[in-house]
Amino acid sequence: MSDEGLSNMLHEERTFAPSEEFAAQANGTAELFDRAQEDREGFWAEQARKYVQWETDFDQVLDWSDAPFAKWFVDGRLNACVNAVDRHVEAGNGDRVAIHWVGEPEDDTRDITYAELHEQVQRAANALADLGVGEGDTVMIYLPMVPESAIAMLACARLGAPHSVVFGGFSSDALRSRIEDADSKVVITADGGYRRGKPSGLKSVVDGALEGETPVENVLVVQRTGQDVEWTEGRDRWWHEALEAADATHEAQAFDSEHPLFILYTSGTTGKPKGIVHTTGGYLLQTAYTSHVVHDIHPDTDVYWCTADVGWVTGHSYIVYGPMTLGATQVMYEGTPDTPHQGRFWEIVQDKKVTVLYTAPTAIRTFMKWGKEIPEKFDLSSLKLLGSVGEPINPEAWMWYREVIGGGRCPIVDTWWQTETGGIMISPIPGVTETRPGSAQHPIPGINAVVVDDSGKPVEKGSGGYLVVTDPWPSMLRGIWGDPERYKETYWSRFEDMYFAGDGAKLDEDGNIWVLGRVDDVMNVSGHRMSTAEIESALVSHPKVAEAAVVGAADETTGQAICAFVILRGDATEEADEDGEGEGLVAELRQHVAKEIGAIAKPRQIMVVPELPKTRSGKIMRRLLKDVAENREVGDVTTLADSSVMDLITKGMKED
Ligand code: 6R9
Repeated sequence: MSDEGLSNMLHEERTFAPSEEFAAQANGTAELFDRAQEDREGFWAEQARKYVQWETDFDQVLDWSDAPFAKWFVDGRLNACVNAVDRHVEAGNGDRVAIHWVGEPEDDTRDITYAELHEQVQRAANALADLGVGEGDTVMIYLPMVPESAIAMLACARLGAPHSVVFGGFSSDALRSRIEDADSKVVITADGGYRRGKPSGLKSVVDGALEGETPVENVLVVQRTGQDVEWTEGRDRWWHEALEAADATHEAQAFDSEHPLFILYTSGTTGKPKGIVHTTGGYLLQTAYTSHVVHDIHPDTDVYWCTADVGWVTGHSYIVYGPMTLGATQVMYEGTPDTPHQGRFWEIVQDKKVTVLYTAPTAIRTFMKWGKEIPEKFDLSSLKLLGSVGEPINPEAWMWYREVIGGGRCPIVDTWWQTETGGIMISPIPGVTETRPGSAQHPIPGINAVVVDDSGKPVEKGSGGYLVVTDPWPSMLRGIWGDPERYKETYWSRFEDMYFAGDGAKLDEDGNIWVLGRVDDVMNVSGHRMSTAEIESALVSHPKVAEAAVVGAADETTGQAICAFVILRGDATEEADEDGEGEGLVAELRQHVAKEIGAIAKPRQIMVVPELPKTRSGKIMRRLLKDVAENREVGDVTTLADSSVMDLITKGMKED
């Protein structure tokens, strides 16, 4: 963010006190803060017994003796699927709708009650067990936004088989490396899914990922679009046939509180994605607790809708585990916000009478661009609370969200958290906190997080620094799959005894936290985490590329956009010259990145340059490239080994 943008934000002084009406019905209370402050572990023990059903109660709240490797709710035993499904049926709420599913094609909808979900997860667990899946076996899930994605995840949880969900926008190569890293025997996918009115293939991507040697023995295929798929006899099975053939009842077993629930790969600062590991008890507790006090879900009256994809952590925590552990009713939508028209989201809010909406700033900015006339055509009066996640929300978008979508009546919760934190960490508590546009404000009760300077000391009000979490928390990552050293080094070595989130932040004069974005080489594009190193390594794997540097440039809608600078190999340079502007080559490189990682990683811009700016020690100075990508005057070049390089690059840009 530019310095000017930052100072504007920090002078934001508008506040919005909760209405009496909202506060009167809110789940969150001021007392929660006091209780957590007075006895943090006691507080978490109380929440753990309130939100989670334990088969065996725990003996100890937290074991931090082997820090930074935490154990929460030691010796407690539970089953995550029983918590999210069975117990609601047992409590007599089997008829309650769990998922109002809305397909992208209009009128393609399905309502699934908790009782139906119960039957489906039992059949799916039996079908997976028939394929030899048991406790500790990883299962890869590569599905569109259909109810089967939640069913598949919960069925894995039921068996104690950690799932590893990969977002449907990733390529065969990306899927293959995740399958290998997690050593999965089974993949659950679909023939395809609907995206912008067209069926897109998923099974074909899985087929590509399994070519050659693979640990995968079986593929379960959900039939969604009915498109033609290739079939490998003996390996592939239709999901619906496997479930039909399976027993309708499955007795769930309890697992240790620290049993791994899932792995979720996320981009880090190196080229290799990290498999973030989450375990059962603490994760389930924190996602359910935050769904209750931050999203203010009242399971018997609210209709909740989180617009994320289950392939990201937001979908894991706030579509599947959090809301379902509470027994909530929610909307799940398959498609994009503009299919078949730009009012689709608001039509869904109106039709399903959504009360709580959780979405991303990039979506809000897109809706702003489309104009308020679109949402104004729909009845949004059912809404009572609005949430935001994924990236900083600028005050202007926050105000638009409040006024146009929330009718000036709904509190907004700007929730900061990460794949690694598992659940919400910093957010207003609606009904308690006076909200301030653009700021995530304060850690929630039970969480201790501060902004520190370079030496790890908390900063004064009005200053900036790094966001750290000072104490372990229940839903914290337990490590990186297969790489304990990398876990310690990435998160726990920058500051002593503190978790370093990788985000920069500021404290305003009132002590509110403003999260500003990544301070490492991770970009945030439409709320999706992308690593510069990963895209650079995809680019240099192309035979025509000698070197590449990638930066995230500020973008009005997507937050950041991927901009790549590449140096070509000798003969390719001539070819690009013949090709005029090198357009053919640029298209080829963008396509190559899509193949290596996925369409979501395609650079918005690729600039062919003669040199890259480097320090004397050979480090690429991305700061200078960012200046170019954002059309700014290039900053200080004195640490460059060759200061004329920037002239060459900017000259080339101007000629374009
Ligand atoms: C949940 C999720 C995490 C990164 C995080 C930060 C950014 C998320 C934010 C936010 C400012 C918020 N981020 N929420 N920045 N305000 N409310 O998005 O997880 O995909 O792992 O991304 O997203 O930079 O470090 P993940």
